Amino acid sequence: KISYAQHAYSDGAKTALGRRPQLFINNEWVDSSHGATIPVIDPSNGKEVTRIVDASDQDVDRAVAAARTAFDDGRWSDLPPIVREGMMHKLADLIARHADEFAELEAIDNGKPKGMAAGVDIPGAIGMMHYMAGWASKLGGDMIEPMSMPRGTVHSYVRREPVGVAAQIVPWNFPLLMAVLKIAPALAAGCTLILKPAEQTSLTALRLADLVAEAGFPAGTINIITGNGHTAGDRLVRHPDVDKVAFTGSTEVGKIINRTATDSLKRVTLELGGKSPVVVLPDVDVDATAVGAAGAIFFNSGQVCVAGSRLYAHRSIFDKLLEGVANAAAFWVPRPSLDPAGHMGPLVSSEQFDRVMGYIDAGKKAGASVAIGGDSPSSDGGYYVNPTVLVDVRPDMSVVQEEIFGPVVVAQRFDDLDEVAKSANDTCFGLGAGIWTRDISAMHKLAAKIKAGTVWGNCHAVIDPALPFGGYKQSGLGREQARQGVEAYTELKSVIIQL
Ligand code: TXE
Repeated sequence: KISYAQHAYSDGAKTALGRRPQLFINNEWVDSSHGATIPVIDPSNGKEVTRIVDASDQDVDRAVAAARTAFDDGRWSDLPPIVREGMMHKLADLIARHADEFAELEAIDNGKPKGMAAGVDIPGAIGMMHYMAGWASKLGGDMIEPMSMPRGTVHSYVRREPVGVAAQIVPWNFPLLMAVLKIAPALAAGCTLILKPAEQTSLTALRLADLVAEAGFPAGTINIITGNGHTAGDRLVRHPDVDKVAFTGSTEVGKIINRTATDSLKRVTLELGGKSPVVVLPDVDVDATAVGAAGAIFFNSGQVCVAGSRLYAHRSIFDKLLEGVANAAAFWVPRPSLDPAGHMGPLVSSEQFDRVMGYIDAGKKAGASVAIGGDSPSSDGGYYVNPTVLVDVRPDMSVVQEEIFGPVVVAQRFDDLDEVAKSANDTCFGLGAGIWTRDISAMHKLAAKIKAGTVWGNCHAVIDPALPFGGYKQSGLGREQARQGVEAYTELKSVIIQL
């Protein structure tokens, strides 16, 4: 049984949890136009820890107006790039200065172990901000000679300009990291923005807002509003003064957002769901690979868009690999997020718990067998699910086709490369894929055949700001990170001048 021991909160966390529900607009904390709030639940015990604003239409309009004015008068985009770059580095440094507090808030809000937040989420956010800061002073256009005019008769060039006001909607699985992943490239490109974190996990984004003015950003550059998706989120996506929408979340909502935003031809980038395969060839060190395959699915309780949720092992090693995954699962037994011994926490919410348990049940009813886990440990409240491996599955089962977003992997056997490439591609998603082998030719052959935005060899979920990230098929639209991620916040303008 998991018993929840109340850990003493730090002073910083106490302040963050004790703050009045407000929105961050124009570098000021402001009250909502109405009194509606949303409870913030600690997933480790199911108890309410504070409340946040559920932004009204009027609140959204106010935030968009702030971002619009700040963009149109050039107070951010017209600054010398090196000044904008400097402020972004300063914001990254401020996050670093408060890293422990951010990790604690993330643990309380999302349920992930504080150590995981401190080791992955917070340094990831800091690194992303520093990396993107560099682009502020490096973006530029091109001078191009037109092909149809005599040389020297025209001067033509291509300007790269910020797209304008960005509305950015992020999910709850890596709250601060996702927020920074969105705001950093927008800032580097010279855009102003409105960020809406997920209603389940807004605490670190609100804490980030405290640091925005301290870092020196002009009022209205970064606005942070909290609220529900179908109301505040939808209003943002529809807003005529928003030029670009960037979303990370479910494929279902991504499709709705795409339809709404493209109605007024807003620029859109989408990072959506996945069902990433992990393919293990027969030549591997099976014990070491089992540890990798377990980490690929159980890290962050499987609430990772690139979670390795379909394991394909060569028939000759299948049983041994499964035994290794079962052993490795001991490392991932769920514990409360502030328990220093924990590596995996509860799921984020009771809705997510019901969804994941529902998938496990559906899998069992369709004929899948539970090799390990499949249940929830008893606890004093909280949304814990044990690491789960399902076997005897068929390709048409929902547990094989759909994103579960929990610590649940389906394991299947294969005999040859062509067959496994086909199976790996047999879902509507295409976000990530892992290949484990020492056979370099098989590695490259499979990497080319798998339709996914990122393919890992002998590792999983390694994500770096300098490499583009995004999905094939229904896993998304466009790429984030890297040069492409900043360019997604720009427009190109050709200027042709007759001399
Ligand atoms: O996501 P939603 P949910 C998947 C995962 C999970 C499932 C449901 O499979 O089980 O989605 O999670 C905002 N207009 N992923 O329901 O609804 C919402 O407020 C504008 C995968 O929590 O997509 C939140 O800020 N915005 C994923 C954000 O969208 C809207 C990460 C994400 O919520 C909106 C999260 C609307 N109509 C869930 N409706 C990944 N790929 O990383 C909701 N939102």
